[in-house]
Amino acid sequence: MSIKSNVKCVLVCCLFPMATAVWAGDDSMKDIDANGDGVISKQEAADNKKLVINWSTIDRNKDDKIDSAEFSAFEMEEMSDHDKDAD
Ligand SMILES: [Ca+2]
Ligand SMILES: [Ca+2]
Repeated sequence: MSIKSNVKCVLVCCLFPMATAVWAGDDSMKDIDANGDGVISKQEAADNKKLVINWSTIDRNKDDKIDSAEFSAFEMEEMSDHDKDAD
């Protein structure tokens, strides 16, 4: 039994929902994916400034679509950016 790892778990468990809540203030993939085919096309992203600006970064395989893996990778980067700004 390690107290350290318990503390780490508590921190992760508390902080992750908070970070998710920060992103939830923006559009979720479900909201952006207007035709519900599971990927975001450039047309669907057009209304979302953040996606337009970061498109080339988010679309890692350059197929001009953002799939859920690419979207959540971007979410994670957003979260760590928020973290950096916070302290
Ligand atoms: Ca779509
Ligand atoms: Ca892609």
